[in-house]
Amino acid sequence: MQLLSRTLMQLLFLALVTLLGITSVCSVHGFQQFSFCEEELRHYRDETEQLFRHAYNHYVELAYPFDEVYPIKCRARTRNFEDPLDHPTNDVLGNFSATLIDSLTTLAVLGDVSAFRSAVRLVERDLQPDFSIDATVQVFETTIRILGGLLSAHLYATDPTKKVYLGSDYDGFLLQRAQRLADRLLPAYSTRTGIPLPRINLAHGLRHVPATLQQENNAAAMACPMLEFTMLSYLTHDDKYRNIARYAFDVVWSLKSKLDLLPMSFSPHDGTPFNKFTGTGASIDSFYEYALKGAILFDDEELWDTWEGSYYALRKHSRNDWFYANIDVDSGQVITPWIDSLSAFFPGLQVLAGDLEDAKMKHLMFLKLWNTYGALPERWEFQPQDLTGESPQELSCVPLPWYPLRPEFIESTYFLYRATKDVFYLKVAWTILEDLKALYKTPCGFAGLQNVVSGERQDRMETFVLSETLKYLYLIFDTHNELHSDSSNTVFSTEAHPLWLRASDLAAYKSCRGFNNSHNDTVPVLSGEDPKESFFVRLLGAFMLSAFPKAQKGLRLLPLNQLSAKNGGQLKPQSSARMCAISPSSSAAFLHSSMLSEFSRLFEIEHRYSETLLRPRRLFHRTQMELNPKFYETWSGWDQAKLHDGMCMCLAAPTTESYEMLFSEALSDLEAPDARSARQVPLGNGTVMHRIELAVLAGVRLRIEVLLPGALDIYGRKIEQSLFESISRENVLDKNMFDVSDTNAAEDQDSSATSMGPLYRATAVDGMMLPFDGVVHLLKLSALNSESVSGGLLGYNRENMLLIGGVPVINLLVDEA
Ligand code: DMJ
Repeated sequence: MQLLSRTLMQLLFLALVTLLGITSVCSVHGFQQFSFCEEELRHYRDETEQLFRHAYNHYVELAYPFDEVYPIKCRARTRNFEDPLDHPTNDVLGNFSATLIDSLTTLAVLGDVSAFRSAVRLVERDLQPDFSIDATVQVFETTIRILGGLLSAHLYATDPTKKVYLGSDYDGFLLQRAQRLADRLLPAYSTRTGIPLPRINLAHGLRHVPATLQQENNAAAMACPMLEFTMLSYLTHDDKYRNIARYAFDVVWSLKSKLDLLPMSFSPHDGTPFNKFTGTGASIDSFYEYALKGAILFDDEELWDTWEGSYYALRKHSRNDWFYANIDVDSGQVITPWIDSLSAFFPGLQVLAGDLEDAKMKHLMFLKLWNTYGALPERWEFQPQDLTGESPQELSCVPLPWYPLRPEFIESTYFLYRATKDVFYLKVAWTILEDLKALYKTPCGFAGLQNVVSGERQDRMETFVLSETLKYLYLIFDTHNELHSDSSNTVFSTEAHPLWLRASDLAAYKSCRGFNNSHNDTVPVLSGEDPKESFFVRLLGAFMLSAFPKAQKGLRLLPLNQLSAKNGGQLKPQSSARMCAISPSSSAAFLHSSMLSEFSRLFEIEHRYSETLLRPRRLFHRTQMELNPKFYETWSGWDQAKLHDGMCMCLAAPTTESYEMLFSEALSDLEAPDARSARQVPLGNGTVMHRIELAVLAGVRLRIEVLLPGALDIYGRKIEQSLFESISRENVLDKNMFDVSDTNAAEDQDSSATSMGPLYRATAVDGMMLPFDGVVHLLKLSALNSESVSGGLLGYNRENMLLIGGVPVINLLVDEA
């Protein structure tokens, strides 16, 4: 009986833990660190709040009404009034109290009604009501920081369900200011293309902006004001903001390549791309973000299609195991060997899109970077480059070595914690909190690093430190925040300002909407232009891009080892040693972090990128955050049942080589494919069938693993010789199409079996990873016969396995149509 009730109690406890997503190891007085009980979380939340107040109060006392405070010098940081052409300084400092406005919604998230009210009063009292400020600023930055800050603060101030609701004390002036500011920014859209120029002078429009500063704009900046401008239209019922910014968004997306990949930078004057590469980081990041968030916020199917199309293309061409690489928009080939700190936001966006598993993988890469540097370097190289150069190797791995306390890594951590409730992410947040206190706190705020290797500081606190970095950190620990229990489809803007669309606002908008062109009477337009021929009239007849780059013909094979050598690549095989650094604890805890105990690739990154993940001397004493002994002991949950061959469950590094293959149209007589025709069909028995019509193989991207007997494959299994004996070798046309003789894969192989030649296995189709026993069925193309097609490149054998260059692909089966 006693045993039964104890078991029942344990079950109840377990249910409670599962329900809450946290455990409760708090003692009556205080907490045991890394229990992550309610009390401990409250403690970290309060510490984060104190950090925010430390920086915010110093700004208000020492620097307000200017834009920023120097966190070390402890005085106002202003735009460069002497040199209006100093755009690196001036782009985000419009002399409009930027830190105050960007911080409004953090005060709202803290639920501090008195501080929020005081800050709103400062805006009312001091901010130039019509924004006629002689300051040339970036349109995008001003939109996300200032316009977005005002809009979101207005939503908080007018929503009776929010703690900082201002009721009758507030007359809506934040929205009016936002509208005045938008009116000042709109002339930037007066281009032939309808996509905005990067900069504008708030008082004088475009007249005072030198042409040299207007030649190039990036994809994110050209497309993204769409979200804030659309929100503004919903709230003011004036449709022009939405129409103009949305038109630009759609034009930007129309500039994508034939592979649905959008270059990062263009001429806003004629839409010519300035470069031909893309990725998920700087210059393009918020484009994806606003396609998805716009779809959610405005229930907009076209934006959803844009998100789906752009994300599909990224997954297909740019996805690597641990990050999204920068690739050429026409060939899909990796062209730069680095990733940047801004791309750390992407796992958070993937969570929002429901792609949790890939989000965890990509987030882990940034976690390992944080382990290495206590920061995210602005740019980190995953392939060693400058080995003969002058600079020490640890410096050459970070060609852009600064870290200005950007929020992206903590932002993704927030989304992953909300989605998984895995304490693993609380540990990440705790580590960042400790680092903020120990490495970044200064007398008057927080200073980032000029160099993550040397530790040299930057006397700068960008407004996003208060608007985003500390807000996301606070929200991780504040599990009961009102944002976490509302059902209004709230999204965070790219500057972390919460935006939501109330049913009442939507209804009012629908009944009152109209296109109001009145601001053109007061706002300066382009010099020499006739204001009556307003730019939106011209927009309606604006250009559409017609000339796409010509498709390359034929099947291209992209050997990943060559990419590694030349362009930075993927899947570089390492030694076959097991990668787990931990010996199992004898204590069997039943509470565990799923990332620690079920994810079998937790320590792979260190091995794969050991040549460029180089911890700076100043941080030699640091331990990996996930291996902090106390945390690991508590949450790894190791017990005998979880041990595998006497070792913990970490995958061994593969010794196989992998290739990417992109089939192009020359292989098919038929129409170019719909890239999305490759669909997963679950068969219900654990296997997944990928059905692709061979007739539309053109456009399909395959990742092929080269199998040799005795090698360890990417699934952590030894490749048995029996596999080779069982497969028919008919129709072998060119066994040596891939030269595998010089790869590391040969090291462990059984030499007698190697003479049989390799087999291939597809491990990903269009970026979708295949499970170990995943099989892809191809419908037989009429031209495909047991001989070959396309100059002997493709065929199939007696077991209906596709032959590529005569080598059977064991899991690509050719079916009768
Ligand atoms: C912020 O201003 C925004 O997050 C923007 O989208 C990207 N850059 C900074 C933070 O790094």
